[in-house]
Amino acid sequence: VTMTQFGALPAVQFTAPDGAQATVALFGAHLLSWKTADGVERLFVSSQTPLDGSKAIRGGVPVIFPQFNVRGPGLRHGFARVSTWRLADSGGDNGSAFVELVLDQSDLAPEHAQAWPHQFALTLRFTLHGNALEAGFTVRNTGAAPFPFGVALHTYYDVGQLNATTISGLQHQQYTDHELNTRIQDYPALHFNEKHDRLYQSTSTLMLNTASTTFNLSQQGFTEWVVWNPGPVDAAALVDLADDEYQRFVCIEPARVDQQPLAAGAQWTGRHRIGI
Ligand code: TA6
Repeated sequence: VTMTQFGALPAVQFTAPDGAQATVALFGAHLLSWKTADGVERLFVSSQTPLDGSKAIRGGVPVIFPQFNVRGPGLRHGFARVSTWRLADSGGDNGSAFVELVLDQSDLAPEHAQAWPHQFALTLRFTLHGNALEAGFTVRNTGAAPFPFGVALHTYYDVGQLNATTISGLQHQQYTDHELNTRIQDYPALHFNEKHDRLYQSTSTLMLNTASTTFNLSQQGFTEWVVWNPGPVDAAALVDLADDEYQRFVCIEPARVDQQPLAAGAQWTGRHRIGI
């Protein structure tokens, strides 16, 4: 690994033997870039996002913990994406390369530690392996009492052209939309001709089809998929996104939204794999 900067943020960059490369900011353990061996960038990062630690980054893979959105009593989407993690390990073999970042109670800003007074340890490992990126996220309860948590890997894919993008693998799955309607998806492929903000009660394998690429997405340990694109109206209201940039990304997120408690001494692991 090499230390680098992304904007004003210290970041680690690592490269697999085949040339695939990824960059992770210590701020948020935020994956900011994933290039496959052909040199193509697979993640979207907004042209308008601050990259100085003043605010969560719009793009890449924000780590959502210990709550999803406003589904909990604390900070929207949690403190993990606005905390500074530590590089704990890195390595690889003749086919892969990885970095591992960690965050625990002692790393938190005082206001976050006060608002969420639990003893915990997070480990996030990103592995490049051929044309795949794997993320393994572990939460440990290192305290003496249970704590509730939610988690998501809020992945922003660079899809090039939203109107040429579909997601398959969600037919017959139940979802809740942004108006809190619960429905079953009765068509095979999700198209993006309007805003979508959906929580699917599904962990099935998905295919994200763009004009140029098919991404295969799978998850383990999490309990849902979240699919989000703001559409033009919500995008215009986001100061950290250019008005037309909603046409370049979709978010698909393995998630565990419910604040299910984790027992003292216990650990939970979620895995996400994106293959091309
Ligand atoms: O994952 C979807 C979502 O929870 C949406 O409701 C949407 O607002 C998005 O995340 C972005 O949230 P953020 O706090 O990053 O603006």
